[in-house]
Amino acid sequence: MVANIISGKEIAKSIREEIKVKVDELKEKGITPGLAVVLVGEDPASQVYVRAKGKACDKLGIYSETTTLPAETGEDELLKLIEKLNADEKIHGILVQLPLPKHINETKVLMAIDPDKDVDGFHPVNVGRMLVGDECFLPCTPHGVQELLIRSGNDPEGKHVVVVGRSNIVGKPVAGILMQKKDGANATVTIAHSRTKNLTELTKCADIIVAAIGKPEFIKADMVKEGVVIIDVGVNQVGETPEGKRILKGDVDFEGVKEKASAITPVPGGVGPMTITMLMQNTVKSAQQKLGGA
Ligand code: L34
Repeated sequence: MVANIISGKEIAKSIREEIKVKVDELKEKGITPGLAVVLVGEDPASQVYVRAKGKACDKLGIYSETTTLPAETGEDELLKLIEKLNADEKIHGILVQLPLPKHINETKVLMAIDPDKDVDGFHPVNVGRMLVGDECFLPCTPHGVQELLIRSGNDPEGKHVVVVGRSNIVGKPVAGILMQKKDGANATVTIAHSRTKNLTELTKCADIIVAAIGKPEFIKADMVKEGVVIIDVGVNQVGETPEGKRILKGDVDFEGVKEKASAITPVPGGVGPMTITMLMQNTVKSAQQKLGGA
């Protein structure tokens, strides 16, 4: 079997068209959705992602402002900025790009964000709501994974999904979302991680694998069954072209695995563009909620 390539780029494009309609509707009602992005330090990958977020806002007519702070910024200063953004009427979504420098307490920072503006869905209140199945902002990458599955005709209902990775950003929440008793979910989910024994035994019986390990080409063809659906969340930089362009590899050995899988996402052009699109969606949702509540 040779896999269908699931283009995150194309699916993201069609969702962005849907979002654009909503932005225009809000604007007619006098509200421009607004996103504040905060980047501390100079991590090159973070810079790429933050720039892409600003650009996506521009394209959709969403107001955005990016604050870039030096790596030495104190926690207090960051918390003050968040307080200011919490109170800012123009801003419907606040995102603090992770990872933060070591001297800053990540949990403290995420907890300072108003849960009603937490478009990343990282605040413990939103994490809790998500797990309970209540209305909330779903975290962008996990929600993007779910949308990719649904829109590529691979509804996870009743399927065995093996999530490899247990991070708070991807592994844990993607498992929480896909196991919900809801349309587009209803999966049987197994979470595997670095301490899992006999990983291959698990991945071999997966109908769907969500790879979020952070190791380039970790999942090989001999670890998967024929016909598996692969969502590759990894974005590992493995080098640079002579022109200084990032060379990226996913967590899955694409060339090998695509010969066995029924469908697979590429890197780049898979989950990445979906993460940004779901962020746009949450920002618009936040603006709509404000309108509804006002
Ligand atoms: N607060 N921190 C917060 N929210 C997030 O949602 C993120 N994440 C992850 C890292 N830290 C975060 C992102 O934005 C990962 N992430 C992200 C966003 C976009 C892309 C990849 C990861 C993306 O656009 N990837 C492109 C390739 C771009 C490149 O690296 O050259 C792709 O096609 O995969």
